[in-house]
Amino acid sequence: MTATYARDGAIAIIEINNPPVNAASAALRAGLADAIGRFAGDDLARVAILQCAGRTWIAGADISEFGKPPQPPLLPDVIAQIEAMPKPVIAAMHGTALGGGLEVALGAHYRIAAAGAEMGLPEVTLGILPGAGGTQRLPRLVGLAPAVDLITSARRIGAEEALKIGLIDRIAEGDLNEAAREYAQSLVDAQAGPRPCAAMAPPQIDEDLVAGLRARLAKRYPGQIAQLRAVDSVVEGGLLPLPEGLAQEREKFTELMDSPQRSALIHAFLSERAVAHLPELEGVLPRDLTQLGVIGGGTMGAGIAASALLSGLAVTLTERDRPAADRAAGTVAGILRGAVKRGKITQSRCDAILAEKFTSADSYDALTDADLIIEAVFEKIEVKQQVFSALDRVAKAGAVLATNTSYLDVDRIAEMTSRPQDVIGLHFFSPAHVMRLLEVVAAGKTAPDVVATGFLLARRLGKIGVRAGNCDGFIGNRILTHYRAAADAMVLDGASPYQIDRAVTAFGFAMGPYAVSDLAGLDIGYFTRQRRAPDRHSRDRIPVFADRLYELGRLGRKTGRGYYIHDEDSPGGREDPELADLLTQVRGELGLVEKSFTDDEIVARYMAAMVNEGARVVADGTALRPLDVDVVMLNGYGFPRWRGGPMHWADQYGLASILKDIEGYSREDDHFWQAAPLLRQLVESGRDFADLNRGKTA
Ligand code: 3H9
Repeated sequence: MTATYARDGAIAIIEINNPPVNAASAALRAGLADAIGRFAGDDLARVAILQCAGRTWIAGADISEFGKPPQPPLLPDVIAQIEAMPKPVIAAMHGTALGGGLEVALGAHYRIAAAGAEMGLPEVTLGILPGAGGTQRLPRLVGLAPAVDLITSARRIGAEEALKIGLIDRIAEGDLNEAAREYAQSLVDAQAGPRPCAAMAPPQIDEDLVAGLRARLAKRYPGQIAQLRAVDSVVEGGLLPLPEGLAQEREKFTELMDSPQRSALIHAFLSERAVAHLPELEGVLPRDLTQLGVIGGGTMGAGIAASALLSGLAVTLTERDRPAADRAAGTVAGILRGAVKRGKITQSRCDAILAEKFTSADSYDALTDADLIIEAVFEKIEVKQQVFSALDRVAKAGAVLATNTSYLDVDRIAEMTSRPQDVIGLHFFSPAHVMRLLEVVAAGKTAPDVVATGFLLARRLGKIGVRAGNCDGFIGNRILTHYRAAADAMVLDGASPYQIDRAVTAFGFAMGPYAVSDLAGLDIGYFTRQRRAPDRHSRDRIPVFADRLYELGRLGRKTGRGYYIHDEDSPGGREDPELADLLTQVRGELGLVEKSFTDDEIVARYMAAMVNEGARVVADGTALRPLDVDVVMLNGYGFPRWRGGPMHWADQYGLASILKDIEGYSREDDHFWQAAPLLRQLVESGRDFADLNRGKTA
């Protein structure tokens, strides 16, 4: 039963129950339509309350039904049925009233929300627009500006703000269902009638406001279509009676539903949840996780500590001596103060966290109580090994010992301890209190409950944990190394780093590889190349220009100059006219003939390298499925979300086309450009990465 109908005196109670989030599935829609029908036919019922069981009000349409033939009754029809009721219907919302869920509430005549409820229309984040009346009823109810803000930003608002803009009529003091009954009784007593949005005037369209908004949206969401189509729907609806407004909304919704952007964004949404479902962890309980230890108070260590503190964990951070520990404590406090400034926590909460939950220390002895200890020291195997042999002596039995290495062999670190089963890689991304990705690296001997604890930590920190196997660079950095090598090869052959950055940002990446280098520091890449030098193949192409910049002390933003010039006028960087000379010189020394690349060729090579290595990463089990690769690249490497991740993108582009591209490039360089066997097998058997995600094997 997805909806039940009951009556107490003149008040009908319709309760929706479709765990876990009351998504408006076909069954729920049918149940709701049926219950509304019963209310219509119940002469003794004079008002109905719509309420939800479980942790939330309706969290939206059922996303798992997207892309399948729509099943009646459709949500817009059920909402129209509610709105047309000749007797008042009250929506009583708790938890999150999102998307189609909020649209159901907009179809009701009165709205009350629990104090902690949140409301929003997140459809544009899924590549669609509110398609069950949201773009028509919300502007009628709250006015143009607040409505387009909510619809295009997808932000969630709390009950206070909802009351202020007129989205709800009341906030429940105390128990929501009781408050809803009182509200219902007051409507009965006042003999109040229904108050449908349909009867409200459409909003006045302010052309200037709309033009300004369109310009801002085009700049903020380049390449994305849903935001602008949502504005179109609001604006066109403003000139039409509700039924026609709804009809044009439906048309635009259907058009977006069929778009590749919708499929990419839904893939991202579902994949970000699928990564937590690991068959190996079924029935495995994580270990206790209350007290965290962090070793190293640099940018990464302090970011990890702050992230944990903001999530309610207690943290002890250790540094090599007291002054370093004090400096680290200052960095952590600075991050928390930033959270106060951004309104994430109050000043008093910040003070309480620092006083009660945070300790800085200058000795490992302070870590004896920690349930999980994360090392974030210098990225050198010998240094990390020393830390772990010391940890082995002080950590309590059963403590999880984690390394935050980005590339190094976790097995070699684990072997320094007498308890390799307790050792795991937890690869955070910088800044750790902001970035949502956490690679949970299971080494050869890592125990399943230690992996489960890694995932528990990700959840507690509000991050997305992705399981990765132990190899040089794990999932993300291993793939990065490969597509970065493809970019460097293009630079050696004549492309400008600026052209590459421009081409890949036009594709949708947050940043190009050379702007990223400047941000991270050119020393990082240099040291990685040095470390890998002994394993280098004679045909590997070395980015001599990158070494040359490093040797010139051009380390990127931190020295004011790397690939770009960074100064007060252009902190993000401007092109450096001298770089071209340096590149010409390097190419001359290597005897290379310069050629030109189109932007399309640049993107094709960049993507082919990314997908090819992604296929290898899946084939050797470093990533469980192609979707794990997508989630890593989306959340750690600035891959455009509306393209769904490299593996999803590859399916859309066509695996056969990628294979053909790679075979073409291999005629120039058959060392670097070797098609991954998995890619070839998929093409030969007519399958794609989505098939692998569905559980098929190549
Ligand atoms: C829409 O409404 C279109 C309409 O305008 C027009 C229609 C005509 N459907 O996130 P969690 C699953 S578009 C199906 O881990 P939390 C989720 O996959 C929709 N399933 O929990 C997960 O499954 P599993 C607009 C859904 O507490 C489980 O529920 N609505 C849906 O961290 C728990 O989810 C949205 O975009 C769904 N709509 O967060 C809201 N939502 O356990 C999307 C969740 O198997 N949802 N699931 O992995 C959310 O933002 C969060 O899930 C929510 C709860 C805040 C509700």
